[in-house]
Amino acid sequence: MPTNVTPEFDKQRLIYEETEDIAQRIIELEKLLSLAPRHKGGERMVGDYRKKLAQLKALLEKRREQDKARKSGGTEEGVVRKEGAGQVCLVGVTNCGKSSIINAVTNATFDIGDYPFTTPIPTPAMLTLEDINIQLVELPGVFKGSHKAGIGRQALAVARNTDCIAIIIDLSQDIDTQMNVILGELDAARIRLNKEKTAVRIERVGLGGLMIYGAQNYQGDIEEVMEYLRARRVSNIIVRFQKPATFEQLLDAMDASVSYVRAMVIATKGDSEGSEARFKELEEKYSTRFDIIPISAEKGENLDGMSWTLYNHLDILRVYTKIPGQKRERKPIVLPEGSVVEDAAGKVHKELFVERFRSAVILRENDKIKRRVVGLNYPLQDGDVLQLAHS
Ligand SMILES: Nc1nc2c(ncn2[C@@H]2O[C@H](COP(=O)(O)OP(=O)(O)OP(=O)(O)O)[C@@H](O)[C@H]2O)c(=O)[nH]1
Ligand SMILES: [Mg+2]
Repeated sequence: MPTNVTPEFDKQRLIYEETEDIAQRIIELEKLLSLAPRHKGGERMVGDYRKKLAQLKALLEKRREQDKARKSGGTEEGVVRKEGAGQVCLVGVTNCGKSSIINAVTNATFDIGDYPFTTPIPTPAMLTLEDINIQLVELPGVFKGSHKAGIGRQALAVARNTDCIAIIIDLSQDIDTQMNVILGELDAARIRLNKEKTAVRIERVGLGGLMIYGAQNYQGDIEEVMEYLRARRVSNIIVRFQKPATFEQLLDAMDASVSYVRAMVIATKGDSEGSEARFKELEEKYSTRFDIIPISAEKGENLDGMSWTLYNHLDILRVYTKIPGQKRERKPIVLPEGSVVEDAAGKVHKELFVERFRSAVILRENDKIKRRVVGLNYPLQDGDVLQLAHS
């Protein structure tokens, strides 16, 4: 124990040590530090307490984040921690063949059964595709009304925050019945599929009444928008129709609880009787809204094609850094599509890179121009090899 501490310090130390609640512990520790001796012999002790304070603050932050996640995603049981370069949720009616797909493309061994709800809670597995991992999450089968409560609601909460929804359609059963339930439940959970999030932008402003920009993009009579906003007594708002948009899209944009998710359809059990006709019907009805991939999990047909289509729906790209004279890194940096050199640099060097940036070289083996010297704003492509030089 260090000598030369005041009685106040000793008293406060006892209080601090006996406090259990983290938030309160932080307050007590801050008080303790303010009472700490200033002389040289106390430096180390003060340093240790400061470190402890930083740890406590980090812990508190983490707890708060976990609480938030729990509140928005249901109970702990239904929450799936995101892992890998992207997450895909498999959504379909029970028994449609979700687990069979996951078992066919991952190391997972989910239970498969011809009875309903074999998979009762959201369950993740990892799909390895070349050099990246994609997390596949099987959600329990949806049914009419499943968004309203319980595990069905939790499952849809996972789907709200996912990177891509794969709608699984069983080609041995009626298409419309399945689609109506699945699309109905997702819609009721305020999940919009493949919709343009940026078509309508809403800005709440302090003053200024009602303003509409880009009215020519509105598909309908702009008067009805004015009327609607007035009727709802919405004021001090700017509505921007940035792209062609409908009244429904305006309503969604005004509703902060709506989530926009990329989606595709996997049509499975392609080996079953009558599957060809049903697949044709599916294409006729839904191919304008979704990419549709036919597979058979049981026969192992078109699973590679399915996996790469999932990858494409994550809207990500892979970049490999390289030191001149050496082989490129084996593991890619994964970035959102549309990223530029600076984004990749930011991931490698974290801070100060832009100030110290000297040059970047992109190597594209399969391109006509195999080597190009580029700037920080140069757009990246999937598979780019990147050499960065800084001072
Ligand atoms: N013919 C055929 N049958 C399949 C295929 N995939 C799955 N099945 C069968 O469909 C039934 C349900 O398969 P699961 O993979 O358990 O379906 P699930 O969607 O995970 O079902 P739950 O978790 O219970 O909602 C099982 O009897 C499987 O054998 C397939 O590609 N072809
Ligand atoms: Mg299952």
